[in-house]
Amino acid sequence: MKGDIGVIGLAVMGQNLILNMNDHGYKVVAHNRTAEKVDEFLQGPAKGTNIVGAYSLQELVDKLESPRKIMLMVRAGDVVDSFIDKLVPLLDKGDIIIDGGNTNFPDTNRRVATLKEKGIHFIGSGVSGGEEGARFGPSIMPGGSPEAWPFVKPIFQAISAKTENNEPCCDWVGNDGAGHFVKMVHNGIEYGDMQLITEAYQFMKDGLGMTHDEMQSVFIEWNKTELNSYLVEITSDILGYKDTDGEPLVEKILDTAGQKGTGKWTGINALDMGIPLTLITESVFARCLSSLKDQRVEAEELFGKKESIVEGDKQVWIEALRQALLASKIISYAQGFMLMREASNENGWDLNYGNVALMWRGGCIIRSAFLSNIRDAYDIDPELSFLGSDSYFKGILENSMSAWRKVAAKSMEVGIPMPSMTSALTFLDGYTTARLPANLLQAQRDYFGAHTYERVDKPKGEFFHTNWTGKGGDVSSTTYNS
Ligand code: NBP
Repeated sequence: MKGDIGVIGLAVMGQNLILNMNDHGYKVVAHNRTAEKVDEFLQGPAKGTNIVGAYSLQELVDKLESPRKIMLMVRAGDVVDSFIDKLVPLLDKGDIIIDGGNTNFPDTNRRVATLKEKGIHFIGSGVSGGEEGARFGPSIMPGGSPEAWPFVKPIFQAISAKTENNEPCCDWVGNDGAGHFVKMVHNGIEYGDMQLITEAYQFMKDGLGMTHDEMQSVFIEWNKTELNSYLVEITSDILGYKDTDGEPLVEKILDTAGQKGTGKWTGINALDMGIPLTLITESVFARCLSSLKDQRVEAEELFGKKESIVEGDKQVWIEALRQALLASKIISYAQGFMLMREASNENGWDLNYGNVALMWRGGCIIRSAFLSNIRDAYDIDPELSFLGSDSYFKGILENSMSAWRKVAAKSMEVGIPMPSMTSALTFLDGYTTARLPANLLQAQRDYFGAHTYERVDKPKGEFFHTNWTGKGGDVSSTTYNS
């Protein structure tokens, strides 16, 4: 009997996905560039299963059922192109290549188009959940050639995480690079969620002078509220974890955050599309600032260490912080969904936002109870332009407003950096202000560069130029938005 699917790449993700597929009754053919890893896998974790090995790409292709489905779980970038180039001459029209790595979506757009010319279908799929997700149920976000989806759907939906209602956290996202785009936004949101949690931690630790055991208890309690999520849960574990000397391990970790690029890509795309994705972008910059460790140490000496003590009832502050965190999180997701909406419109992807929320509901790093409410919001209005306008989320934003302002103001007063929580509030203040000072900005642009402006008392699209000094000419610059 031939194999149902082939997987190339026997590192942590590939091996675990294969074992997961095997658990669900699929016969998987496993290949890796370094052939010894095939033997190590077959004699190790895959021993006693139906998994078979292939030591060359030709052997892999020969061992698969038609149309062949070959999934790449290798390092993103050139490695994917190199495998595609080697596979294409061995494949038949209608065969399917799937890239399950963390690929930047323009690469997937390109691969879908070039392989289409050769009659090969291509799926670019985000896979989230790390090692454990891959093994027992990841969130899977596939997009690309729609013709390929019916062949891949049963396998992907079988191995994916399931919601509490047993719905698979995997569905077709859209054409071209839509799946990798949605995975990129997922990762950006992950940056935001993590940064928000760290800001709450710093406020509690430095501002309220709380111990790690106290902070752990707070996160345990928060996890029983609307903040219920994987990241809040692991934060409580981390805060409670003691090093061999009995001290909290977290305080021995260097405060320099790493990043692999997906948060940055999200920010770059937001700038390209003109979407105010402030929270995620601040979270990326917060990681950049953290990496300037030596400069920060010098600067603290130069400016003096801040006494960031927050006075007042600790329990009242903790509840205010919880509300500020929840409200900021709503803004982060609202901005992320604004970005997906713009991308969907620009690329003709027809994204189903409720389905995206469902795919993130289980299996992935940002999984949370909150995503069910997002799904409900898009069920009520599939074209919702701002998540905060949905009655459930609007209610939380309104109820949290006073506490959120108190936390933001206090952080500024005592010098605790909270870039994401404060920028979220500033965003909402801007978004809910009908008249912003951009009129003055337009006047400045017209003053120095004859860039023209529209008037409130004339139809939109009619542009005016004023000779502000009486010295300039009446010729205006061409009006366009970049
Ligand atoms: P890695 O990202 O570490 O990739 C390892 C695989 O790539 C191995 O099979 C390795 O073959 C192959 N490879 C490399 Br590296 N360079 C190669 C080359 N020049 N030619 C051929 N093969 C090459 O594995 P991973 O952590 O399992 O991740 C796989 C994909 O899934 C990546 O795109 C990753 O970003 C994504 N992802 C990872 C996670 C996670 O938690 N790790 C989560 C979600 C998505 P070799 O054995 O011969 O060196």
